[in-house]
Amino acid sequence: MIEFIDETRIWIKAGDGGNGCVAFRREKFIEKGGPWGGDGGDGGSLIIEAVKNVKTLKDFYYHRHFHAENGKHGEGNNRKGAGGEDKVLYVPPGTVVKETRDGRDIILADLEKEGQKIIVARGGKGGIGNARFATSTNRAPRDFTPGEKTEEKILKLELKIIAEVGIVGFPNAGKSTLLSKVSNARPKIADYPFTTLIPYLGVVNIDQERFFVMADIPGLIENASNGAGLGIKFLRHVERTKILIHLIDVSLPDVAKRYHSIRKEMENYNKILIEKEEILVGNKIDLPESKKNMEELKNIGKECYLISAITGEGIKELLNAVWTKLNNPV
Ligand SMILES: Nc1nc2c(ncn2[C@@H]2O[C@H](COP(=O)(O)OP(=O)(O)OP(=O)(O)O)[C@@H](O)[C@H]2O)c(=O)[nH]1
Ligand SMILES: [Mg+2]
Repeated sequence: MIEFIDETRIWIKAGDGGNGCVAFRREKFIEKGGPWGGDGGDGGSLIIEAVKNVKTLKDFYYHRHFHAENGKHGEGNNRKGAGGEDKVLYVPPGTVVKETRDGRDIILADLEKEGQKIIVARGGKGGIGNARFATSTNRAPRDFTPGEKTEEKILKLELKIIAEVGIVGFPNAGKSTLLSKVSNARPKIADYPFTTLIPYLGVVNIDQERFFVMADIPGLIENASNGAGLGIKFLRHVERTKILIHLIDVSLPDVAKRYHSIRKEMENYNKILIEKEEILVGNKIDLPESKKNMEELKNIGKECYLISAITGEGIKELLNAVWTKLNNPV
């Protein structure tokens, strides 16, 4: 679980209703034509819907004003104006929609699940044309009503992003390099330990249809569970992930020893972590000294992949494996 809140403010407005029309029938041979102004069409509504293939609120960072279409005015010949089109904004499941009124945020909806939606602003009603004002005593009314006007509203969209995949490992293993290679996240990368001080999240796009959210947390070291290094408090950020990528620098010796030492720290923190699905990944295979340690990684006896976070070698296979695990849990 990572308390990374994606949030943005947007301005929205439903469509105004079209005005009713005032018109009279004027045709040859009909001297005093009756009223025949049509009604205005209703304005379009503004709707927010949660859909699975949207993962963040980034589409609302720059473009922040959204209007549904106005209804068309009524016309002569008793023609009703066309209704305005609804405008639908697509957000990720888990988005909380709030309206800001007098500086206070009021929750309108918590769109937890795929397919849930809310009308945040209803379109204005169309006005009535003079045709409908005719009575037996008033055959030529000039009355009509204007379409209902709608007001702009300010909404706040909030999304608590939960990473599905977490990367754990020693400092310098290349966790941040991997995350920045496969996502839009830009954690700091450097050749000294404890470069990353806070967790980072990135959306990993395998292709148009396949995405997941991955977290990079600060490196762990031996005795982390007793407070060594940055401590182990960041592990709570991967407690709710579905899968852990355990990243190991295979350019260094003692691969198995390092693997087990991280596992021990995780277990001391919370047993749940070592019961999670895990993918073992050896990194830095572009370095010549990695060759001799690869066997040792395989001998650990877990599903494992070899990659270079820098050159990108092996990453495609890794991401596909992660995707398969996420979507076919054992
Ligand atoms: N040769 C090589 N170097 C790599 C590779 N991946 C990462 N590095 C280097 O290893 C160093 C550490 O990388 P980071 O991504 O900062 O490591 P980290 O695991 O995030 O480290 P902490 O944030 O300190 O826990 C940097 O100098 C990277 O350039 C790789 O595949 N090959
Ligand atoms: Mg890092």
